Amino acid sequence: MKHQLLLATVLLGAPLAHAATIEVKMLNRGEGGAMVYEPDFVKLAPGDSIKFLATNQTHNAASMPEIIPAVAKPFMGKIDEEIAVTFTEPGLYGIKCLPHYAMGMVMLVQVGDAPLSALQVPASVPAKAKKRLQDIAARGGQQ
Ligand SMILES: [Cu+2]
Repeated sequence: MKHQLLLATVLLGAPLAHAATIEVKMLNRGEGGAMVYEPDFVKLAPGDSIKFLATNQTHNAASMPEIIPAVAKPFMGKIDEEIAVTFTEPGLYGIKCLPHYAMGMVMLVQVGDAPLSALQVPASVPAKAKKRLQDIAARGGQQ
């Protein structure tokens, strides 16, 4: 009986132990220029999370309806809200800051093995945001 309890504890604990949380700063200015997420690219395994830090004020993090796996749940943080988002569905996710979307404040999240070459940025996305997303994909996610 004692052994069975121990085994159950270990099995339940296993997924939590392996899930990672990556911190992303929301900044007025970073190495990538003005109005940036830092880092602006994150690669995750399904079940990993990102915590968006309100390092500077007047930013938020929201999923882009144009770039999200069809089965994934959209999210929208409030301005200055630090949110932790768990990404369970494999695929590519575009993240945007609503006040600075037109200034190109976006980032890309790759979950699982979804190829960056599959990124499709529709014409409805503002030019600076589109360019930043395409630049991230072109450099293969490297800084
Ligand atoms: Cu912003």
